[in-house]
Parts: sequence; C-alpha cells; structure tokens
Amino acid sequence: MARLIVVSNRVPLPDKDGSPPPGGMAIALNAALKRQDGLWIGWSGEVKPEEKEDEPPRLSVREAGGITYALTDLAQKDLDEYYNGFANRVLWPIFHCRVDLAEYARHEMSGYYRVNRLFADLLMPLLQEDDVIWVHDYHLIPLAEELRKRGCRNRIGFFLHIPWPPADILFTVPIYDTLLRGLSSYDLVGFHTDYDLSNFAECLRREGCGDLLEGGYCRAYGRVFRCGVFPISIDTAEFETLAEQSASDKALRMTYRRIEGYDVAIGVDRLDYSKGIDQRVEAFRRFLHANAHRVGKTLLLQITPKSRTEVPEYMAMQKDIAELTGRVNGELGTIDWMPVHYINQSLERRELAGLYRMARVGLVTPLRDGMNLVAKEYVAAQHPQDPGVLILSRFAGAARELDGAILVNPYDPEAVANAIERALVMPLDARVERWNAMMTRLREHDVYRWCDEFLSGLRQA
Ligand code: GDG
Repeated sequence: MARLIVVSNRVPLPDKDGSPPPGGMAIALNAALKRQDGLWIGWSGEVKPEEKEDEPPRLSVREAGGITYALTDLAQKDLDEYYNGFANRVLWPIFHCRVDLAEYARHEMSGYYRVNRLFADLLMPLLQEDDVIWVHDYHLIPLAEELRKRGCRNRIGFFLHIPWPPADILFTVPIYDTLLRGLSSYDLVGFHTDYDLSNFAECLRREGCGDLLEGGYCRAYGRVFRCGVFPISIDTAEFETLAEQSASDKALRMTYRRIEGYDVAIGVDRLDYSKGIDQRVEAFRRFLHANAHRVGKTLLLQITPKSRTEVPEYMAMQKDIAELTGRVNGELGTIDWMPVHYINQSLERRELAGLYRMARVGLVTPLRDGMNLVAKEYVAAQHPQDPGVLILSRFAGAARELDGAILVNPYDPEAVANAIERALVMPLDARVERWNAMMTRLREHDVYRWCDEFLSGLRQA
C-alpha cells in the first residue's frame, strides 16, 4: 500500500504515553497513518537558535505512538514573516473577510514562499515513487508548486481548514494570482462547504484562468485537477463517551459546582476576532436587559484560551474582551452573581465535555468560520433525553450541516439575544427532535469518514 505523507505547519505530537493529542483532526490522521505506512512532517514548534541560523535546515525524525514524525525547527525571522506575518496577518484575516485587518508587507510574502521552498527541499529526498501527500491549510498553499518544480510527480492533495473568500475579497491579496496558480498544482483541493468551492470557482472564472468541469474536476492554468467538498467533523462516538463520563465524574462536578443550578450558555473559542466573542458578550448583555426574570439565574461561560499572542491584533483583542466582560459584570453583576464568566485559559478536554453537557445553550456565533468543531462537540456532548440547544452563526461552515440549530446572524445582537431566550423556553420534545437530527448527521459523518473520503478522492484523482 502506498505511504501517506501528511504535511502541516504544526504537528500535533502524541502524549508521552503514545496516545494522540486531543483534537479530531489529529486523531483521524493518526488513525490513517497507523492503517497505512507513512509520516507526518512539519514545524517542530521550536525556534532555531540564533547561532545556528546559517546552518542548512534539517529534519529530525522520531517515532511516537507508532507514527513517524519528521520535524524541522524554524528561525525567528521565518516565523515572523511566514507564520506571524503573511499567513496570520494577510491570509487569515482576508480569508475571513476582514480586509480591514490585513497588514501586507512584501518581505513577509517572500518569507512565506521561502518557508514553503524550505519544506519542499526537506520533503523531496524523503519521497518514494507512489507516496500520497496530503498538505494542510493556508500556511502551505504554494507547497505543491514547489514540489513539482523539483520534479515531484506524486499525488498531492490540499485541504483548506478556513473559508475560501468571495472573489472581490481574495483579489485584495496583492499576490492572489500566485495563490490560485499554486492550488492548481495539486491533484485534489478540498474545502469545508459548497460555498467555499463556488467562491474558489468564481475566483478562477473572474481571473479568466479556469473553471469547474463536470464530475468534480477543475481546469486552471492548463492543468486539470479534482476539487471537492469535505466537511470536517469530530470523533462523535469518542466525544459522546467523554461527556457521559465527565457528567458522572464526582471530582469534576465539584470543580463546577458554583455554576450548577444556573441556566448556563457556553461559548468555547480560541481567542480570535473571527469568533465574534465581543459581539456575543454584547448580545448576552442585551438578552439580560430584555429579560429581567433571567437576571441572577442565567450566566454566560466563555472559555477562551489565548492564541497567536505574537500577532498585534490578538494582543489588542485580549485586552478588549477582558474590558468588555468587566464592564458587563460591573453593570449587571451582584455580590452573589456574575453574568459573564470569562476564562482566558485552556481547559482539559474532559472538563470541556462536562461543561458542554451541563450548558443549556451552546453559543457558537463566529463572524466567519471554515467549519467550527465546537458546534459539533456541543451537540455530541448532550444528554439524549434532555439535550441543550445550539445557537449557531449562519456564517460558520457547520451551519450547512447542523440544521437542528437555531441559526443566527452574529452581527445582530438583538437577534442573538432573542435566540437565547427562545432556546431557554424551548419544550423538551422540540429540543430532542432538533438534537436527534443533528446527531444522526454527526454519527454518520464523523472525522474518520472525512479522512477516508478525502484520501479516496485523492487516490482517484
Ligand atoms: C480551524 C478553523 C475548522 C478550544 N478551547 C479549548 C479547546 N478547544 C478546542 C475545541 C475544538 C478546537 O479547539 C477548535 O476548533 P474550531 O473548529 O472551533 O476552530 P479553529 O481552531 O479556528 O480551527 C475551523 C477547524 O480548523 C478544523 O478544520 O473547523 O473553522 O478555523 O476542538 O474543543 N480544547 C481544550 N481546551 C480548551 O480550552 N482541550
């Protein structure tokens, strides 16, 4: 059987005991790499010491949990330009339609291409003739083109974990055409939703360089390749079990006894402007103003681990959200009740599962999101006989699948406030019916299916 070579910016290494790190994608790809020989290559997470910056890049190969990892350190300059720079200050905001936040610098764009060339140089000598390569996410769009330039004829697939923007938004990236051309070097390009795929096709058409063909193919820049929709998911069965165990874990219950007895609305998001956290807090404030009988009885539990702390927009946001929650608590809180519990740290996965299950409302209101796995985790964690209600932004990829959610416009705080009240008064039979519809979908379409469908698409490409 052909080997599978996974390439991603960060590599989720297994724990000391060899079990895969939490996170659906890591679990699914680990499972795929165990079924079929292969390796996972990417950045080690370590910065290359200054005195070694001029040394040629090297891969350190290690085995863990039955999988081979090939990792490279990156120099601080590379990280600043490729990761913190072009990837997270140009591609991330623009692909999430935040053109106003994009900070374009030509040297960072060169850094982005330099690191992609470096990945290609490191990967080439490792490749065998029939290896299948699966590249992940916006950090590595040019990788296939770089590999092809070096003579690579292997099958190469690409999956984009974030949305693909509409044409007029993409065209604000000064080198958008090289990104489009870069994607045409793959054999399969996968997106979360049909909207992303049609935005991509529209970009090709408007640029006059390609179009979709019949049967899931695309022609661009003189090359024919496959394009498809592969909505990522979670390990549904594992998450159900985790939530069930957490609910009956006495020690865990003790840790959240202070919020038991309240009607809890939960939000779980990396600290990121795409997640609409401040709009959500504002919507919750309006909900309390509009529903005086909920004051003192309802609370918003917002769990927001820090992320990308070296990117200026993220530092500013951390301060803004802390200030906003402080203001709302000052305005509405009492000695014995605080409306917003804001936790700026990462919790353990089993804690998260237990909290999802005790929350009557899952508030997932990103301004834009490729998929949003929290929405799926919230659903999988619910008690089948007494499930909570998911309130979901129409701008999350998950909204294309989870039709049992109350769909909202996250930019409209009053609509979100009304949805919270609607969720809290929803009768049991309606909640069960909505939950069943979503669970049926999640049980059939879990992360293993996502992985299998992408890989079989790539083999057929
Ligand atoms: C990108 C795309 C797409 C969060 N806080 C804690 C914690 N988490 C876990 C959640 C969930 C994951 O992080 C977040 O996944 P999302 O999908 O919601 O969002 P991104 O990180 O932005 O992911 C997104 C995804 O890629 C996959 O393709 O869905 O659209 O933006 O699993 O549970 N986990 C733990 N503690 C926390 O405090 N343990």
